[in-house]
Amino acid sequence: MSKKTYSTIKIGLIGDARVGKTSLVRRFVTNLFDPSYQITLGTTIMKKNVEYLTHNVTLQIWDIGGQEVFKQIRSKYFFGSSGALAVCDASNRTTFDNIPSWVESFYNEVGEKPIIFLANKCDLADLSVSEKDLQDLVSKYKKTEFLFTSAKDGTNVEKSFSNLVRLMIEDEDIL
Ligand code: G3D
Ligand code: MG
Repeated sequence: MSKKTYSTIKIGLIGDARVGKTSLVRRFVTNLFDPSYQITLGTTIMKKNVEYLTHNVTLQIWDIGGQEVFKQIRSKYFFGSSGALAVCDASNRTTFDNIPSWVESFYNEVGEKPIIFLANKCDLADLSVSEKDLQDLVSKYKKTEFLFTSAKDGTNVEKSFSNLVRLMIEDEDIL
């Protein structure tokens, strides 16, 4: 059957600085990992076309850039998002502990939209975030799932975005 519907869906990338948000979206959009990639200064919007069932969907992925610390700019950045990837660094416990604050800011702007929690950098040897930690986090929120990812070796990067697309489409009649 031919693909018939075209939609644009905005996705937010949330989480502390240095957890790997820009690297994840770069890996997803260009399938490259560049360890020398510069810290993003302004918000970057990247697009990628994906297919879901019989539909064509354009993902518009918003990368917050180097302004993660400024809570007051978060609301503008989240506006209009249908879902988010909430990223922590699996080797840095503080970035996991800060996730609820990101979720709160996101929900305040857009309501309880789907979120996939990503414990990134799972290629590293010493991880301080466990599967149980992520299960406990997911059990606190509706419409959430989790994955361990690596922007470096590509683990679960495609799946992060495709699972989020599924959750967003199940959540609202976007198509
Ligand atoms: P941010 O956009 O969340 O701020 P970046 O994070 O994508 O800029 O990544 C921050 C640093 O983490 C970068 O290191 C990047 O290479 C590294 N990184 C991102 N994802 C992974 C991963 O999955 N595994 C590992 N091992 N490192 C990762 P540098 O030192 O290059 O600035
Ligand atoms: Mg970045």
